[in-house]
Amino acid sequence: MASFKRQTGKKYSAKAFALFVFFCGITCVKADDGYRLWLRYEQLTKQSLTAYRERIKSIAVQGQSATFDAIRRELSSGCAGLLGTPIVVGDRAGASVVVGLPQTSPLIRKLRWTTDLKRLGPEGYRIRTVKERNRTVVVIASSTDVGALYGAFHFLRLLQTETRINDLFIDQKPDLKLRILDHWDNLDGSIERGYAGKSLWNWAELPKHIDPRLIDYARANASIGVNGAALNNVNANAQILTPEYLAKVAAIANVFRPYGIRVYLSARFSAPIEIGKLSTADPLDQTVIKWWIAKTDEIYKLIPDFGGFLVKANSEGQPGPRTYNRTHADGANMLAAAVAPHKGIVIWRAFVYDNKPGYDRAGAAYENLQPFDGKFAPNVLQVKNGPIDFQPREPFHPLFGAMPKTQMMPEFQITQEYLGFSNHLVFLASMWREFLSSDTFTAGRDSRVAQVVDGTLFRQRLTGIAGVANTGSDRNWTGHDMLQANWYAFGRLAWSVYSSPEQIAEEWIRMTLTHDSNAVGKIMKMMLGSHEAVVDYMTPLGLHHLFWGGHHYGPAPWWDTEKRDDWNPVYYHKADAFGIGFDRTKSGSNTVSQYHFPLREEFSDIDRCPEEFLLWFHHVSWDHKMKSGRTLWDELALHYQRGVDWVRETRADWATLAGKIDEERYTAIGKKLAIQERDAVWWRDACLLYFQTFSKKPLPEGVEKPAHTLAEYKAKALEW
Ligand code: GCV
Repeated sequence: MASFKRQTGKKYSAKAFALFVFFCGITCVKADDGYRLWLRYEQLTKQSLTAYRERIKSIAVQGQSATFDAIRRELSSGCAGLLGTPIVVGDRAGASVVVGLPQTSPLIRKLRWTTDLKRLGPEGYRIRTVKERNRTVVVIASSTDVGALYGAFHFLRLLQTETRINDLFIDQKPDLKLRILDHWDNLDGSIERGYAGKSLWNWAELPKHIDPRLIDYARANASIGVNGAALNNVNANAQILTPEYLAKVAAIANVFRPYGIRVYLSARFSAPIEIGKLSTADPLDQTVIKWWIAKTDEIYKLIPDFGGFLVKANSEGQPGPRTYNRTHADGANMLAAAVAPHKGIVIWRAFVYDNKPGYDRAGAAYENLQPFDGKFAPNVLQVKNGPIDFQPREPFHPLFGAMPKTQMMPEFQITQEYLGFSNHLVFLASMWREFLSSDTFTAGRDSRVAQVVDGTLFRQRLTGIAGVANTGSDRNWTGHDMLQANWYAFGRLAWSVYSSPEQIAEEWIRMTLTHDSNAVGKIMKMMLGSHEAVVDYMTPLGLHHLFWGGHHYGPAPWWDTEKRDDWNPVYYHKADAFGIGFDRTKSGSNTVSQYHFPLREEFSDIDRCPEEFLLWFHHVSWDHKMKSGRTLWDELALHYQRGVDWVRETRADWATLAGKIDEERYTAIGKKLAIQERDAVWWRDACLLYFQTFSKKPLPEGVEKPAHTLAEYKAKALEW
């Protein structure tokens, strides 16, 4: 009889070993390095397993294409893993799950869904439990291969979240057409504002060697409906447009295609000079126009489904049409004309801010772009969620209510440039929900950002959303295991802009961390409270951009050494003996006027302005009475303390989850939470000590005494 030896040398029987393994499977949770993201496909442990095994005996994937092959692979590994038993995946009639299109599946044809499926569009799908000759069949149908793939992932999600599949009645289509991840990846493998290792694109080895990880990246994206990836940094290197790099880009596009992901490239506006040897990049110059047409044709020959160009122009030193005294519309439209014959698009970024003395950066994009409403060819203007730059909290960007004749898509930052890098747990869905739910009042009450974005308000044809990716070569993709949830949430919100952070968080936790309901509840609480907490300990009450220059990790509200005023925190908080905050009302920069009535009036009125934006719009006296009855100074200090308290409570909650989550991720997340606590304390102390030099007031009761002196906080940046 086979036996295994413990260190003691004592012998145990194989039966005992099998029992040991079996009980381990029940009682312990296996180590996990996070690589599989939310597609772990671990065997389910609850009663649902019996029900699923009963229902899912065999699967027929009826269709022949690379996408259908991907569906077969996914359903085969997914169902086998979740159900803990191999499942036959073929294409034979009589299966208990059938996937296909009307033209590839006799059963789906028989169901006469063709019109309904067309109505659901090229990415939509239907999942129904139907009766077929005394059998119950789950049917996953679409009018396209990619729609069927999305349906298959939805079905797997139902299993992963242990949802009943007895009477499925699901019709789905995405709210937005473009759901794109923007990668700020440089050609040397580094990632601007990337905190999870190096770029996933190994340019040196491409196109010959394809890293299998690219397939897993594509799977993960397809599972949440992301259908585009802009591969390179918006601070673009023109080399990406050379034949050498385009061959590499084409190789990536080939991997992504079966998963419904198109590639986009960031185009450097001066590329005609840098790689085309022209003397100008003037968008109205005929040689320049011809150069872009030829370049675009060259790209489409290699990549027939190329998405188009993403452009950062005349911003932070990047070249653009303004360099030639042309407008943003001139530049964008020239490129749009080049891609139009190929059905490509140009995504023009609205992140433009000039450096003029005495101006308000928050109003710059509006000033630069709003006058061109209606003048852009069918491009898409990509606008950051807030008017400054991905701060922990900003009011929505006023452009969302101000360009009804322009197609606009929001740009989110999934990577946490201003939110503690990959060290701080911040579930961004809450912040994005806040943004999408904001009322622009542009066509009266209930003109929410989400309605501008999904085209229901201004009838824009091309709708979309982009997120600056938080992925990298780290084994767990995002540096912090919990921050995978932000990648997941981005995709889920892009698919369905009205979905709730609660639902997204719960799904993600059940798919990724645990099915234990008590643990799910605790982790949800952590995730859903995390955004407010980070705002509390970094930039409460509308403060913004208090970050250490350059890297933007820790606090440096005293920072005043950058050559541009608007790169210095002192420009934003304007603390003085009277008070603190940026006056954006009529008595100040008046950029509040970029919002519509009656929001503009509400923001302008110090007594009606929501307190979370108070210091964004007003310069407020330290003694100002807040809604709580406390002074502004006391309230500010208590917010900082509240943020710290939250991290401490969260660490205590996390400690109770030992054994509920595998040891590897449990420990790794615990370590990150310890860093978060250190940083939250540092933020509180550094900011309060510094602001106290103006307010000259004592810390209120309940706020801890700082651990160090202001001089010490100023001397050295917080390390990450
Ligand atoms: C890619 C901020 C960031 C830059 C980024 C820029 C942008 O300024 O600090 O790293 O550049 O935004 O969005 O273009």
